[in-house]
Amino acid sequence: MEKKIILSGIKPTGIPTLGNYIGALRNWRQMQEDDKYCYYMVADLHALTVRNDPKELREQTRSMAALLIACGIDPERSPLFIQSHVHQHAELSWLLGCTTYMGELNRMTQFKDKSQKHSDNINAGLYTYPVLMAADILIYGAHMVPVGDDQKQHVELARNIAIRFNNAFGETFVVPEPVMPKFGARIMGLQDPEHKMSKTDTNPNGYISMLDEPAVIMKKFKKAVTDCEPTIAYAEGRHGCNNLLTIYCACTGKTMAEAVAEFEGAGYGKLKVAVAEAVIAEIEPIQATFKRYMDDEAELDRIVKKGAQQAGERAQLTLDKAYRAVGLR
Ligand code: ATP
Ligand code: LTN
Repeated sequence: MEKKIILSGIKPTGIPTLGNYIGALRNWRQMQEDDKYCYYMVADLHALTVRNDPKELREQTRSMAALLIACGIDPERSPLFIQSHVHQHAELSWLLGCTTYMGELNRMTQFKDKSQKHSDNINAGLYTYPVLMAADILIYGAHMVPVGDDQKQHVELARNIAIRFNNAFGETFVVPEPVMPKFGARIMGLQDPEHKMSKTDTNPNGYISMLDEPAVIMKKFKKAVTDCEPTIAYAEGRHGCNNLLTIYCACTGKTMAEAVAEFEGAGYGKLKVAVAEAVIAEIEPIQATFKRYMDDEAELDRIVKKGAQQAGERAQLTLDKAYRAVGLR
């Protein structure tokens, strides 16, 4: 049986949040099954689209790799690598850029959001970011791309680029599909539940970092913004309450109906403590493994080097095929 190929990435722009974990990383771990072959990467080239400090980028890239292993990525089974170590991504990105319309890039909501947030640095890389992401995906022939809701649009663009390229130059790329979790494809900020939780939020109370101490997690949930309604329910417009219930379901495996029934007649105090406890139970073991890998620099280097070699071999095959298809060879 032919294995399905999986590819996904995360930017090393900070410590991952509970949103990254529930929306993407947990799915990454769960997709490592016998009928699939998974490539996972730290998207350091994508991190350059916002202003960066070189020393910080180096450290964050390293800790992101350690955290991915701590979250359950098994590097013996799934190549784990740093995007810039596989030079073929940037090369394919050029070919794909010539197959992408500016009109398509103009529609990307992440570009609009990030240009607003970083209005002093609207660089061309931020604009062509989704083309590089398409190259990341198409270069491995990925069938499925596990991402949170905010990246769905980018995976759909990768699909369109693959289809257009195949139509113009012959069957070259696999057409990928986004895969999102049932619960928590979009975890919202704890202080502003109308916007997604983000690791680059300027208010640390807005997100749960995967490395927050249990006491800090409890405190942040207790401070979470909710509403003045007397009951706990999953309902239109109740962003804060919906978010807490979603996190609760994602971490306990309960259905929404079960969760709502459990908190019938209870107040926010009880819900917040229960959510915090469920999150702590999920995150604590990850923190312990993270520390172990951060303390073993040589082992981490060995893992990402091997990952880049395995990924590079596969990437080169697709790049050769694409070069030949357009007439460069
Ligand atoms: P930044 O704040 O630097 O833009 P980010 O927190 O949005 O970063 P990314 O590196 O862009 O994180 O995302 C990694 C993965 O996590 C992606 O698949 C993305 O869809 C998912 N993700 C990010 N934020 C959330 C969220 N709040 N809820 C669910 N999934 C999320
Ligand atoms: N753009 C993604 C990170 C990312 C990615 C990818 C995700 C870069 N390359 C390829 C899936 C597949 C983000 O901002 N979260």
